[in-house]
Amino acid sequence: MERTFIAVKPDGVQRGLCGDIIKRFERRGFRLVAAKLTQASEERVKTHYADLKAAPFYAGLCEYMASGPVLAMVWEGRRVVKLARTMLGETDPAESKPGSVRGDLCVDIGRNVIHGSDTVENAKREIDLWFTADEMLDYTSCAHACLYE
Ligand code: DAT
Ligand code: MG
Repeated sequence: MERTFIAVKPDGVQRGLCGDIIKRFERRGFRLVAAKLTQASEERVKTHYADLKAAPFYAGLCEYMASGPVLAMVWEGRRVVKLARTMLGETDPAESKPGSVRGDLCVDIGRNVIHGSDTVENAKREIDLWFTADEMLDYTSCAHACLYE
């Protein structure tokens, strides 16, 4: 089983989109491992987006991500990193297909409502950055046997 880090960004929280986004992951069949509403420090956000340090939008992105509450979550499932990225859509909402989170719920690349880890390695790094071990719950989902062969 894989785990991925998903966060509803400050714009998504303010717009009341948390429920819609959680619902998509639940319906797809992923297991919720951890969730918290939290306002990140700029230091944490800078570490989170460290690979974009050279980008012209890095400072604004970090300032924005630390500007209000985000809903941080860990979701688990088979190939969840890749499947979740597909559910998110493209980075630019204008390139995102209807049916995806970004294709359905937003218009501006700088306000694209959701973050999702892009690789299994980055998922591990991001989960460690945002959550402590005791915030992650281990339980057997009743749906497991219906979801997996
Ligand atoms: P993603 O969030 O799809 O993984 P990314 O890691 O390349 O995309 O970039 C992180 C975030 O930075 C992205 O969700 C929105 C913002 N961003 C990316 N490219 C941008 C751009 N050209 N202008 C403004 N913001 C941008
Ligand atoms: Mg990314």
